[in-house]
Amino acid sequence: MNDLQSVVAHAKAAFELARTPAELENTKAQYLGKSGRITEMMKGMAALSVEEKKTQGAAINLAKQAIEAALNARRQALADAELQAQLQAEALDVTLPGRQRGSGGLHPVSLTLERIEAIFGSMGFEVAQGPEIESDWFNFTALNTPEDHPARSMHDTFYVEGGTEQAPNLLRTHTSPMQVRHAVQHVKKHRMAAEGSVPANALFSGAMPEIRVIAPGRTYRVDSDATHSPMFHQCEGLWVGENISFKDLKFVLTDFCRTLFEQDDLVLRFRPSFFPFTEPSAEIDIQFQSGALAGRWLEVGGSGQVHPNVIRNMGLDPERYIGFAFGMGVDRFTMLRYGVNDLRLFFDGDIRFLSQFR
Ligand code: 2NL
Repeated sequence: MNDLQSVVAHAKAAFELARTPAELENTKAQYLGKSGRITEMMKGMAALSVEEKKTQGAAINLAKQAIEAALNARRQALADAELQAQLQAEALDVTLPGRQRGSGGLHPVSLTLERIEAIFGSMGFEVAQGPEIESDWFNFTALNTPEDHPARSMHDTFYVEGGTEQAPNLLRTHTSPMQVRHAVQHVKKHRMAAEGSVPANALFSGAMPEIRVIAPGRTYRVDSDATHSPMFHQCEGLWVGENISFKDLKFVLTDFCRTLFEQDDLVLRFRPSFFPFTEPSAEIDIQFQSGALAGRWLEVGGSGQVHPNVIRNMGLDPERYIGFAFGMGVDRFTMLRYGVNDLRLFFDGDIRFLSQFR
């Protein structure tokens, strides 16, 4: 191999060793640059004869062209490799499944409310819904709650703007005011139909269809720990007619609880208690016969025969009309239904918790 051939061979080998375009351009300078091998050889021709210049010049030019061709080939190869690497890095796997639209679901408390409404609906109860900001009259006075009752204190109830100085409006502490509203409307409607007018203060002692209603919804009390939330859900029920007794109350609630929990052997206990709006009154306890909670008494609500003063505030004559009422904690029922031990989980809005009920 002559000198020129060996320079070309070295250049080709050196170009192959370059890993980046910058490295390649540096290597190029060693052959084709100002003081590169080829340039030096050109300069070395000065001393040659005209004849020798011709042949040597042509040979150097061929070698230079061969080096340039190798350089360009290597440039192209490096550019191709760079493009390939970039495509690889940005590659999309089109075989991956697409992102699905997340499907929502009802809140566990809403699921329980739906079930409660369906069960009472099958027993002929209407569903009454109304304001969460209530007047003092509907929330307390109409329900026979005395002026000095603790529930009326600033510590126990959220008062809001509106109403009067002595009787400010408030966030309802139970859903019973809605049942009073419903009862008053019910009595007015049937009284208009029967008598053509509704006198201001006289109580109704004529005939009318029974009042059978539940009032589910949000209620508010100043209370907050693992088993109390300042906002919670209640479902109250009311059945008023001419012949409604405590045995009807016991039957309705027993049937309701057994249907809700789907346990025919569920046992209920009516424990004597006190509420201003009922007399007599009873706490409702349930006892599962099987499962993790078997044998334990669990309090789920309160109940009683509607107090004659409350019957009067509905516009009815308590000598003719009598009934029962009850109130249940819906969040409590939901905890028992699903085995949840901290009430606050329902209101934290954590999707990992809530999506389990979808
Ligand atoms: C409880 C207690 C109760 C009532 C609610 C009621 C409603 C009217 C008239 C009379 Cl319109 N009473 N509701 C009666 C007894 C108990 O709730 O522990 N609730 C979670």
